Amino acid sequence: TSKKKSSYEIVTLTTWLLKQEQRGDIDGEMTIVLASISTACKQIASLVQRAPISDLTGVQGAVNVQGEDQKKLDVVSNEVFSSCLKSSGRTGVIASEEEDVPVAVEESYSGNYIVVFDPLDGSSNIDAAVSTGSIFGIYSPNDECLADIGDDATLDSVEQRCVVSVCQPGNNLLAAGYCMYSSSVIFVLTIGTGVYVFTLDPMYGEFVLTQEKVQIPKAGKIYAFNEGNYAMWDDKLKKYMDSLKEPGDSGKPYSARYIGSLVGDFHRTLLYGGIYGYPRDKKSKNGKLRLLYECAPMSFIVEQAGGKGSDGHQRILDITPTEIHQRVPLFIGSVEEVEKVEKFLA
Ligand code: AHM
Ligand code: MG
Repeated sequence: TSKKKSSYEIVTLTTWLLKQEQRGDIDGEMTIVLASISTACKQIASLVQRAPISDLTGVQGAVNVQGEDQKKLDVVSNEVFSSCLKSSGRTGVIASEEEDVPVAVEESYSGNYIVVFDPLDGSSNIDAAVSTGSIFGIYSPNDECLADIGDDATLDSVEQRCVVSVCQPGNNLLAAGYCMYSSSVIFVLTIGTGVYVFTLDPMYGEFVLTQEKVQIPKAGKIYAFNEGNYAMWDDKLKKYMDSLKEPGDSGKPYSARYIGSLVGDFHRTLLYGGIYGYPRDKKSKNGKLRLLYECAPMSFIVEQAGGKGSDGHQRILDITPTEIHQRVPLFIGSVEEVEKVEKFLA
């Protein structure tokens, strides 16, 4: 019997999550955490869209622990993300790029999942209405740092234990994803069973499944590096970059595309193939991007799509952070493109 598919038949993120739960790929707690992250992303999407109207452009006047100017929207997005996670009641510890230390969610309504996130990545683009995104990763329940949120625990020891429980290699990630605020609002998710893409339907405010089991092309002739830093790169990397500009057999060199928003640059790379890189340079010995909030979640996603994430020498997911705001060089994208840069750097 051939069943005609109704044009009203859509899969929303909610129904998709419930199906994964039914299949046993995630538990009910994880479903709730992911649903609350998607709610945070919808809220941030609307804040970002209305920013110039509601006076949310510009800087907050504060500098975060990493010495960067915080934009108003950085601060607001961080609050939205943390609040949604806390009220889910299923997160024990949250660590944000915008906070100095990981936060243990109050015992009264904490669950266990550890969630790391960058609430608004690429916010230097925000005042010009250029794409930005939120990135997140979820680790296993771990009660270590919650154990003592009692009367006699000193704040310091709780903090230290939280740092320890958050500092896990990307290999331990159970789920990771990002939401891109662009011409469409796109929510990309992996729970370790492939990469799924949802698009926010502004007509009824739901994320709708638009691509499943995404596979990144094995190779691709687009590179995304901030070449303004070229003079500060080491010679091996300069040679690699020069090689991309040789027309080669095809008669066409690589194309340059650089938004300066990891989420946007990554999403294009995922769909079209190619490579995104943020190398170390003379001034930034470990590059710019954070292992925990940016490099590890993106590497989990890219591997789930058949691609590769590397620091130039080793797999990003194998690196165990020693500090929560640790930075690492990142080369991510199509397998062949990442292997090519690794060869040049060897
Ligand atoms: P942020 O987390 O402070 O927004 O910084 C991360 C962003 C990435 O989105 C982007 O890829 C990179 O910084 C761009 O840096 P640069 O301006 O040095 O090229
Ligand atoms: Mg960031």
